[in-house]
Formats: sequence, C-alpha cells, structure tokens
Amino acid sequence: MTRPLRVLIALGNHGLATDEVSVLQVPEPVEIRFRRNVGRPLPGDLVEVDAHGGVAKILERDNVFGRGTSRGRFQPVAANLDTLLIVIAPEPAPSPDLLHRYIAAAHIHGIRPVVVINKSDMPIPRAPPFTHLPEMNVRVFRTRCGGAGELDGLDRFLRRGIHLLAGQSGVGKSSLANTLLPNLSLQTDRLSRATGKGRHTTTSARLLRLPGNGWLVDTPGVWEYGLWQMPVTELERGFPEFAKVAGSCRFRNCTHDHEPGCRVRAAVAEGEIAEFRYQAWLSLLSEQQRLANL
Ligand SMILES: Nc1nc2c(ncn2[C@@H]2O[C@H](COP(=O)(O)OP(=O)(O)OP(=O)(O)O)[C@@H](O)[C@H]2O)c(=O)[nH]1
Ligand SMILES: [Mg+2]
Ligand SMILES: [Zn+2]
Repeated sequence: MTRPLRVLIALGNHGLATDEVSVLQVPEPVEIRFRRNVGRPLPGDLVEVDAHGGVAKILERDNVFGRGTSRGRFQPVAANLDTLLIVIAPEPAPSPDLLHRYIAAAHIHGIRPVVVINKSDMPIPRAPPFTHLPEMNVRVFRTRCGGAGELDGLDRFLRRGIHLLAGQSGVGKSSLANTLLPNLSLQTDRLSRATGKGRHTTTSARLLRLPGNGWLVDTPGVWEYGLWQMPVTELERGFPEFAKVAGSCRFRNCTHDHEPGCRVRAAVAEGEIAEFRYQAWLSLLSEQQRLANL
C-alpha cells in the first residue's frame, strides 16, 4: 500500500484525490472509487487506495464539518478542517445570527473560527458581535479584493492546514479565492476535466491548493447556514464562555433559560457574559426546540 491520498472532491460513488506530498502548484487528480463496505469519504479525508483506485480505508478524522438540512439532519461537508473562514462584508449587510451560528458550529466541531471582513475599502459594521470578535477569541483579518488586493496576512496564515470558506452570497468568497490562488482557473479546469463535468455544474465542495502546503475548501452556491438537531450539551460547546460557569448551575441539564439557580444568567446579569451572546444562545435554543418538533 502506498501513502494515503488526500480527497479533493467526492461525488456519488467516485471522486478525485491527490498525493499531497508531491503536489507542487496544481494537484494531479487521481480518480478514486468508493466501496460500500468502506463508506463514502469527504473532501479533506486521507484515504488508502488499492491498485484499482478503490478506497480501501478512510483514515481517522480529526473532525467533520457540516450543516443542518431543512429537516434538522446533520449533513457532512468536509473533513479534517483547521479553520472555518467566515467571510463577512459591509455589503451585503452582515447577519449577527449567521455569525453566531458559524462560530458555534466551528467550536462544536473543534475547528478554529476566523472572521474575514472583506471589502475593507468600505466602512465596517460598528455593532456587536462584529465589534467584539477579539473578546470572543476570534481572529480577524481585514481584506480587500480587486486591484492589487490587501490580504492583511491571511495568505501567510493559510500556508498550512485545511480551511473552509463560508459566508453569505456576495461577500466576496470567489473574489478572495481568486486573490489567494493565482492559478484558480487552472485548478478548477483540471478538476472539471477529471470529473468529466463542466466547470459550472459542480455543486459539491472541493479542495484547492493554496500557495505553500495549505488547502482551501470552496463550497459553491449560496449558504443559508443552519444548525442540526443536537443535545443542549453539544450546543453549549458552541458558546465556550458559558462552559466556564455552566458547571455551577443548580441543574446539571440546565438550558440557561428559565431554570432557578442558573449561573449563566447570573453571569449575564453581572456583565461577565455579554448580553448579545446570551440572546444568541436563546435564539439557537428555541431553534433547537423547533427542530425537535419537526
Ligand atoms: N468594494 C469591494 N467589492 C468587492 C470586494 N471583493 C469582492 N467585491 C465585489 O463583491 C461582489 C460579490 O463578490 P463574489 O466574490 O462574487 O462573492 P461570493 O461570496 O463569491 O458570492 P456567491 O458566489 O454568490 O456566494 C462582486 O461584485 C465583487 O466584485 C472588495 O474587497 N471591495
Ligand atoms: Mg462565489
Ligand atoms: Zn444555567
């Protein structure tokens, strides 16, 4: 068995992978076939492949990033991520709710959330949560695309690891990919040719090689990002600042909503936990109740 390959794209019963150790600038895609007894890998997975291109084994994953379907089911998107790059911009106006969801999802999966404020040539939003990202331990890059572009060190930050670009339509994800990847069209053309599909028909996530040793996961299409139905303890992982005090709530299964003896609500009253984070919690909590009743 040769060394494992990195999965670039996963379609129904086949996909593309590459030997990332020998990748120079543009990955050479190798066709792989999925086997029912092994399961379907995700983009970002490392797989062992037999002499006929069959996936013999999916190596243990660090994490799986995904989203909720409209029915509240978990739908995996990519594996082994290091960061979730949440792109926002002054235009279209950023949604606080969407930002809280992305940040929660990243923490739940054990992936580092990073916010990229693109279109830095325009005035940035001056309201929470956007003004409070450093206090939330979320690193921020301010970027501008077009012309020479300004990446604020984001390109250096992405030189290793696997990073997923997320954010609402029109914030500049494609523009950022173009700025970060000088050979973007060459890479996408090679992937389209290898899958036998036209460039514009691919709607699945794919890995693109960043200069250096990093990968960028590009998820085409609009993302109305929803969470999936999960236990309250899992949702709580999405709010790391709650975890510090939640252990002292009177009830072990406290939802920090109406229960007496709730330390989280006390911390909000004392200003230890930001009110806007608590409101975000209540909103995601009631969404969970809605998903549970579907
Ligand atoms: N002023 C300004 N405009 C930008 C910047 N970056 C991107 N844009 C513009 O914003 C618009 C949307 O950019 P896209 O890159 O297509 O956005 P996207 O996030 O890929 O959108 P979807 O593919 O629909 O999800 C385009 O008209 C870009 O030219 C920037 O830094 N400053
Ligand atoms: Mg786009
Ligand atoms: Zn509580």
